[in-house]
Formats: sequence, C-alpha cells, structure tokens
Amino acid sequence: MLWHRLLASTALFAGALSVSTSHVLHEKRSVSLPHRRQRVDGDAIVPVRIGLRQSNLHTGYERLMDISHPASKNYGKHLSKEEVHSIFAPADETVEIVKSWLLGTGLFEESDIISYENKGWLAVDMPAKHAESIFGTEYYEHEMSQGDVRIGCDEYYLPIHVSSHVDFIKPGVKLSAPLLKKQVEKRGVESLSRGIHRPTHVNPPHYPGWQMPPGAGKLPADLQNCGVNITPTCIKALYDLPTAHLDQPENVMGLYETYDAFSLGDISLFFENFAKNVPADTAPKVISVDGGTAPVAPSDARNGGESDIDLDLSISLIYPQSVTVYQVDDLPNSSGETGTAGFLNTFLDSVDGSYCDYTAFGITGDSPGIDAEYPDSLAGGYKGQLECGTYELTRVVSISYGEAEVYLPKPYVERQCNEIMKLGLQGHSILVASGDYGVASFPGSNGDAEGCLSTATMNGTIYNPDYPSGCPYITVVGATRLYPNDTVNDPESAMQVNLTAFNIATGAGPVSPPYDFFATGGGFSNYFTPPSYQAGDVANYLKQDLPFQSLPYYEANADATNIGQNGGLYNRLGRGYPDVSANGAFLLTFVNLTAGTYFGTSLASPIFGAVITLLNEERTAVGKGPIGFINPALYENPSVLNDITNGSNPNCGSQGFQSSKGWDPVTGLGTPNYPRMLEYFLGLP
Ligand SMILES: *[C@@H]1O[C@H](CO)[C@@H](O)[C@H](O)[C@H]1NC(C)=O
Ligand SMILES: *[C@@H]1O[C@H](CO)[C@@H](O)[C@H](O)[C@H]1NC(C)=O
Ligand SMILES: *[C@@H]1O[C@H](CO)[C@@H](O)[C@H](O)[C@H]1NC(C)=O
Ligand SMILES: *[C@@H]1O[C@H](CO)[C@@H](O)[C@H](O)[C@H]1NC(C)=O
Ligand SMILES: *[C@@H]1O[C@H](CO)[C@@H](O)[C@H](O)[C@H]1NC(C)=O
Ligand SMILES: CC(=O)N[C@H]1CO[C@H](CO)[C@@H](O)[C@@H]1O
Repeated sequence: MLWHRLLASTALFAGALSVSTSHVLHEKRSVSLPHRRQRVDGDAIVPVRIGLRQSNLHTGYERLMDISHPASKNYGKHLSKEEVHSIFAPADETVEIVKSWLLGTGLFEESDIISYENKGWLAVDMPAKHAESIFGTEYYEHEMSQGDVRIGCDEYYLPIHVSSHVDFIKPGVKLSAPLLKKQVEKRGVESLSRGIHRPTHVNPPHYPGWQMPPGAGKLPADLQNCGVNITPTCIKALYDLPTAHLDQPENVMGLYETYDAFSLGDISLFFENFAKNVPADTAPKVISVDGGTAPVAPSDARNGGESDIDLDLSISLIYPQSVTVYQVDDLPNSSGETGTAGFLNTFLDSVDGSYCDYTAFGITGDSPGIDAEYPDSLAGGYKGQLECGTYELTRVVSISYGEAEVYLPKPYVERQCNEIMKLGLQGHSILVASGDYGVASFPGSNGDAEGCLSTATMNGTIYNPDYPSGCPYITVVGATRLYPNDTVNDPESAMQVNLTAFNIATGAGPVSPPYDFFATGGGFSNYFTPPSYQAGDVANYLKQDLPFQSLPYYEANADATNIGQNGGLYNRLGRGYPDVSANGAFLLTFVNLTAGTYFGTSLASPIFGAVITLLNEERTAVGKGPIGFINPALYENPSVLNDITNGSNPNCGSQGFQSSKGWDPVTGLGTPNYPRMLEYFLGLP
C-alpha cells in the first residue's frame, strides 16, 4: 500500500482547510480512537475511494417478507439467482455530479479519476493535502497494538449537492489500512482440557463430585448426566429430534470456516465415543475458497476446536445427510497476518459471482484493506484470481465467527447484509453464533480488556454489539445450558459459565480474566433497526419490568455516530439479537486427540442449522421447497420453540439483559421444539 510506505516520514503538513459554508458534515466519529498519532504527511499518497449512493436498495425487504412470511400467499416461492440479480442491478446516475465536483476543484485531471465498471465508486489516488483540502479535514495516523498503522479522520465535509450522492469517503471515519491482528476470532470454544491424552474411549462425565440429579435415575443411562456432559443423544432428547435417516443431495448442510481447520482424527474420536450411529471415518466435503485448506493434522496450530466442534455436532445430528465445509481464505489473509477486518465477503463472492462487482451503499466489490485480496503475493498465499461464483451455496450455512460491529463501516455491513437478503430470496438459511461475552464483543476489542465501547466520559461500560448478528436477514443463534442438577426434562437457562469455577471443580488450572466468564451474546445493533417481523417483540421486551430498565440507553442516529450519548449503554432503537438459541455448554469432545469440555454459541449455531436441515429434508420428501429465511415464520409462531426465561448476559461492568417470557436479547425466541416445528413447517406451502 503506497501510502503506508510514505507514512514513514514525520514531516507535518500544515494545510489550510478549504471548506466553505456550502459544505455539510458528512460523517463524524462518535467513539474516539485511543491511539491517534501524528498528522499524515501532506505529500503521502492516499488512495481515496468515493462510494456512490444507490437508490434502488429498498424493495428487497418487502420481497423477502413476501416469500418468508407464513401469511403471504407467496410463501416459499423463492427466486432464481437471475431473477434476484435483475431486481437489484445497480443504478448509475450520480457519478457525473461527483466527478464534475472533483474536476471543478482543479486538483485532478479526468484521467486521475478511475470509475469502476458499474460506477459504484470513484477512485482517485491523491496527496493527503489535497484530500484534507477537499474534505475539510485532517488525516491522522492511528497506531494499533501490533504496531500497524492506519490513517483516517474524525469527521469530514462535502458540498451539499454532492453529499446526497455519496455514501462515504475512505479513508475517513473508517480507517484505511490493515491494523488489528486477528479481529475475526473463533467464537471462543474455550478449551478446558484436563490432561487426558490420546484416549480411545472416555468415560463421562468429567465433573468430580457431581451427583445424579433427582429424577435422572429413571432416564436411560445415556441421558443421566446431560447437565454436565452434553452429547448428541442429550441434544436429541432436549429438542425431541428424530434419528436422521434422509440423505438428499439438495440438503447437504454447509459450514463456514476460516483459518481454523478440522482434524479427521478428532471428529472420528467424537463419533466413536458419542455418536455411534455415525461411522468413525465419516468426513465432510471440503470446498477450498481462495486457497483455504482443511483438514489438518490433530496437532496443527490451526486445529483450535472450532471446526472440529461444528462438524461433531452437525454430522452427528443429520447423518446420513452430509456436510460441506467452506474453508475460506488462504493462510496469510485468514490468519490475521494481513490484518483483514472483513471475513465474509470473499465467501459470498465465491458462491455468488454477481456479488464480486455488485454495487450497494456506495461500495462496489470487495473493500481493499478490509477484505482479503487475490492473487496474494505473500509466502503461502493463494496465487489464483478471486473466486467469483465458483461454488454452489448449500441451503443452510452455519457461521461461528464474528467481531465487533463497529469495526466495520456501516455501508460495508449494509452491502453485505443486502447480499444475505438476496440469498434468503433464493431459499438459503444463513445462521450465525451470537458471541460468548454477553453484551460485549471479544475481549480486547476496541482497545478495551472486556471488549466494550468507550467515549470520552465512559470507560469500557458501553455494550458492544456483534457483527454480523445485526443483519436482520441472518438467523442469530444464542446459547443455552442446563445446570448440573438438571435433566433433559428441565427447562434450560441462558448459557453463562464461570470457567475458572468450572476448572476448579474439574481440577484444571484457572482461566485468566476476561476469558474466565462466558455468557451468551445478545443485545441491540447500532447499525440496524428492528425489522418488521421483530418490531413487536422488541417493543414488548422493552416494556417489561426487568432489572435492565435501570440502565441508561441512547437512540442511535442514522450514522451511528452518537453511541454512548447521554451516558447510554445500549441502543434502544436497534435490531435485537439473538433470534433463537440452542445448547452451548458442557460438550465433551476431542481437540488434538485430547478430551475437553467446551462451551459457546459455536455449539448452538450448528445445532440450529442441523434442525433446519432436518426440516428441509422432510419438506423435500413431500415435494416442498426449502424453508429459506426462517425468522418471519418463527416470530409469527414462537410456540414452535421452547421459550427460555432464566438467565442473563452480563458484561461491560453491568448486568446486561435478562431472559424473560417471549423474545429477549439473551436467548431470542428460544430453543427448538422439533415436533412442533415439523408440524408447522410441513403445513406451510
Ligand atoms: C497436540 O498434542 C501434542 C501431544 O500432546 C503436543 O505436543 C502438541 O503441542 C499439541 N498441539 C497443539 C497445537 O496444542
Ligand atoms: C479505563 O479503565 C481501565 C481498566 O480499569 C484502566 O486501565 C484505564 O486506565 C482506564 N482508561 C481511562 C482513559 O480512564
Ligand atoms: C438437586 O436438586 C435436589 C431436589 O431439588 C436438591 O435436594 C439437591 O440439593 C440439589 N443438589 C444440588 C447439588 O444442588
Ligand atoms: C468465577 O469463579 C471464581 C472462583 O470461584 C471467582 O473467584 C470469580 O469471582 C468468579 N468470576 C465471576 C466473573 O463471577
Ligand atoms: C437461572 O440462572 C441462574 C444464573 O443466572 C442460575 O444460577 C440458576 O441456577 C438458574 N435457575 C434455574 C432454575 O435453572
Ligand atoms: C486486506 C488484506 O490485508 N489482504 C491481504 C491479502 O493478501 C494480499 C497479498 O499478500 C495482501 O496484499 C493483502 O493486503
């Protein structure tokens, strides 16, 4: 990156701002960045990208409701890829206005302005002093933990007549270069291995001093200790899942993985011990997207447990149905080495070629500096071209990865969410784990130990909603748990676990803060408002007489620039998540051939994905199409789920939200009640 090299110079540019009264504030940062360094050298070349605003993006939601709402006469009438693309073809009317403004400054020649093929954005490489002058701002370097530097500004201005045609400028409020290492993290499937090495058979439970709960003695032996050791058998009992028997090519279940990779040795140990109906040599199909590779040897550093667990759970619940792993991005780009903050776009490109150069919310194609770029010249990098539309997308995909929503610019997230809406229109169900740190993002996010947000007056107390959970076209899955004295016939609670206390009980070493306390992720997006299918439920929750009512809140504005306003901790106007939940605690499994107990929403998302897969199979068997985007049908008829009413998701120094009757931002609408779901979804067209 050109400007990166030039930043080495420390010379300050003292350029005058040339903003007249005809300019308006276009974007402003609300949460100040902690590590601002010196002013950018005025002669450093900055690759400015001007995202052009599109006007034809707002009919998608109605169309999705039209085919996903159970009361609609068009329920289940999914569209073909071609139909979806023709509906959302980008308009291109604004480019001339922005271009003539740029030319009018006298700083650029026509040939300096690069207009991308479908006119979604304009690109001009210019000295920082020119960018500062035309945007009325000052660019600063921001140094992050690994010593990476990105540049950006706190606010910038545009002429009134241009502002309405522009979504955003980058670098701007959005910083322009790779920085934080490994922002995309596995959904903390916390390893709690207790020194049991290379076993062939494990005798659960691993919970010393545990006594069989009252009533458990009447249950079959393999259901007696589900409160401290969840197995596929326990999960089937909790949700009344049948033993799967169908194997239809159209219902292969998909798993998204990046960096982390499964090991055949581990999953086969799981099947041998806990899912005896699955042959021990059962393996998924692996699709390598842009150089991703799997499986790896059990002892490989990339075998962190995430992929193993996704496969353990999905395969054991849907076998003989098969599973496809989309192993996304080459090593340099997926390891965090190159600092990419985005992680879903290259996957979406690979399954929908039109997304590669699709324009929405002012962005065309992938975002350099946020998304991986191919061919990748780094050692071990993928040398081919970016894969566009190379693969078919499975009907159901579970994603157990995430990061803080505010790490990504709102238009970037909106464009991606719009693509997920398009996949819903085509009958796909996209699920994501809601996160494991309650109302915070990952520990360390946003420069805060717990992963909470700050303002000038609030230090790490503002809730930090997760991405991509805010997207209302995703089914966001939270986690539940049983307590040790519970059986599968007791109601579950929200997943919360003190890992240090657990480790003390099991004889393993302590877990250091802030990793020592897990709580299912939930809350309210700062970028998205509640979709109509959810609005009533969110409003009901916000009326309930629960302890969270004592927490101050804010109402996020359209650009989410007022996070934390008036001392508020959460956005009372946001899309609430999760939508649903499933068990995410006490999974005894094998990673690096070593037994350990795992917790997290990473467990919950593949379980819920398996449930949708089973339902799709039953629908296929009677000649019906897939369920596709499931949220509107579930919110319309929540009685097909077990409402979870106990527990909460604390963090950021406060109590978080409380689970309650009906939808709540802790466990959503609840866990699957398979017989009711089956009856309901078989009854829909
Ligand atoms: C896997 O286990 C082996 C043997 O116990 C150990 O040497 C190796 O470091 C482990 N690998 C990882 C990535 O922890
Ligand atoms: C914020 O709180 C953390 C942890 O208590 C502390 O280390 C840090 O110095 C505080 N920062 C400010 C700006 O007060
Ligand atoms: C388990 O539940 C029974 C009956 O409610 C109670 O008597 C017992 O004390 C409980 N045990 C623990 C360890 O909480
Ligand atoms: C977790 O448990 C440990 C040991 O009992 C305790 O010291 C610690 O305060 C607990 N942490 C939280 C966050 O409750
Ligand atoms: C409800 O959740 C709390 C933790 O928030 C837990 O201590 C308690 O045991 C749960 N109650 C039941 C009945 O499961
Ligand atoms: C955004 C990002 O960091 N992607 C990297 C992927 O790999 C290529 C080739 O090494 C880098 O140039 C990109 O920066």
